[in-house]
Amino acid sequence: MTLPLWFDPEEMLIGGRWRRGSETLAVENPSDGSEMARVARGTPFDIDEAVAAAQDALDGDWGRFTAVERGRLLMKMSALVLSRIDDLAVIEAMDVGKPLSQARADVTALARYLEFYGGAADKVMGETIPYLNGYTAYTLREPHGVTAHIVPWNYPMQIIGRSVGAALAMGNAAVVKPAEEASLTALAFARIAEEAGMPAGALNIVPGLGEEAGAALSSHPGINHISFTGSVAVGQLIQAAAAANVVPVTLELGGKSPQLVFADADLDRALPFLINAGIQNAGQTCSAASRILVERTRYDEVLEKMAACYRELVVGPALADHNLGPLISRHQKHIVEAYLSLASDLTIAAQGTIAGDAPATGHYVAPTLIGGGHGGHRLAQEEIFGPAQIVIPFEDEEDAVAIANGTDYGLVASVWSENGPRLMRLAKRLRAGQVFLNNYGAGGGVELPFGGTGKSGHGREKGFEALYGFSSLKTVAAWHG
Ligand code: TXE
Repeated sequence: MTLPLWFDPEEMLIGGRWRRGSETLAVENPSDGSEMARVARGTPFDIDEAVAAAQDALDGDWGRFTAVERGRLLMKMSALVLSRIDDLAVIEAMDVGKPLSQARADVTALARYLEFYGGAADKVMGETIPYLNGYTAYTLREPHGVTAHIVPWNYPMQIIGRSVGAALAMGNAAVVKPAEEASLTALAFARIAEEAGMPAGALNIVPGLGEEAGAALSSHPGINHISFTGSVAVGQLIQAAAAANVVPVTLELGGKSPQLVFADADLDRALPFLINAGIQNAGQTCSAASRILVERTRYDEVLEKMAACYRELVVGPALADHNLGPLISRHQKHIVEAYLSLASDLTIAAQGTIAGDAPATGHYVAPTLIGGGHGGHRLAQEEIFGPAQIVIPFEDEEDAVAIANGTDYGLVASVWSENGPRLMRLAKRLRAGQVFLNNYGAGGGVELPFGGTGKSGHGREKGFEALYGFSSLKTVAAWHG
């Protein structure tokens, strides 16, 4: 199938004008390794222009938009996204290699982000502050100004929705650098923004390489905030760049998220959550539940039940909509295979199968369930970012907390138990930005603030927290006698 593009993918949007760059990058289809399209290779010069255009927008039309006007515009974009769901889902599925039904869910999520932030744009308020006699004091929430968004390849539409949507709702002007592996829906998003009436320069998209366009954007003196989702190593570079310009930064850097299964858990309810949270998007998810910790008395039972499900899993081309698609690239496949080779001292409890229709040139890895693990093993410490989960026994609550909290990360955790006080205790004791009790992910709603602790990063996206994060608080104190 050819990409259902209704725009020229080689163009980038800068200051309301679509234009080509001097060079292009290949867009690979991870399902078969073929080149499907080319996108612009944005340069530091393009980034300069995009940052200047964003500042012009703030000083011009976009800066004069009222909160309600910004909200309406985002709502209009939300409707346009849904009207294009078929095309957007196919583009994202082909570009990222994710099963078509997952890509459709991502389109719906993008529309929901825009709807939520659109609806909230005119409901973010400051406060009046009781103060000295003769004064009236209050706070204003103002946009930072030009916001930089460096986006990864695993959920391009969702991550653009969650970060750019919030930034625009608060009146910032955005410069977006999508990942070189998957830029197409970022360009589609910009077309939709334009169709909805986004003023020139309020949203700029410059595809390109991380170390080139990405580095130029994150170190640009004209930006006022950076939002980054990606690896810890690049997150550290981004934070250093932000420090040089003294601008706030939001980092979302992945994790090693555990699900804790106690002996009194409702296993029938837990089982699909234990597995889906590990294999969704072929495990290339920052909040993937890559560690399953099970109380020893039910360890064998949980491992066998999970193994039975794993044996049914099928990996294949994105558009064939199997349980899993390929990994994003040959490089990512090599990383995951190298990790799996570390399992030689553990037990491969089960593997899924690669479908007969999966071309040998695609980047397929069979989902792998690993048993016999312990909390200190590298497979239990490092982010694999592939379809693999490690199942680890624990003795009691103390042991479970020690293993769960015993990594550098702290993004998500969940607890499965019928013991209410234990659930409450663990919600406090687990080191994570989100804790789920008797579920995992709670449907991923935009209403729920999301972000990490430790090496998972800092700052919160989603919910009103995202809107606060994309604004700067100003205090006004008026003396009137
Ligand atoms: O990430 P990078 P990669 C993790 C996951 C994965 C690993 C490597 O463990 O295996 O990271 O993936 C841009 N200055 N996650 O190499 O390089 C880049 O162009 C500025 C977790 O793809 O961090 C892309 O737009 N920008 C994760 C973005 O950073 C730079 C999602 C992410 O790429 C840059 C993806 C630079 N010097 C990977 N170098 C999550 N948290 O969900 C690269 N970039």
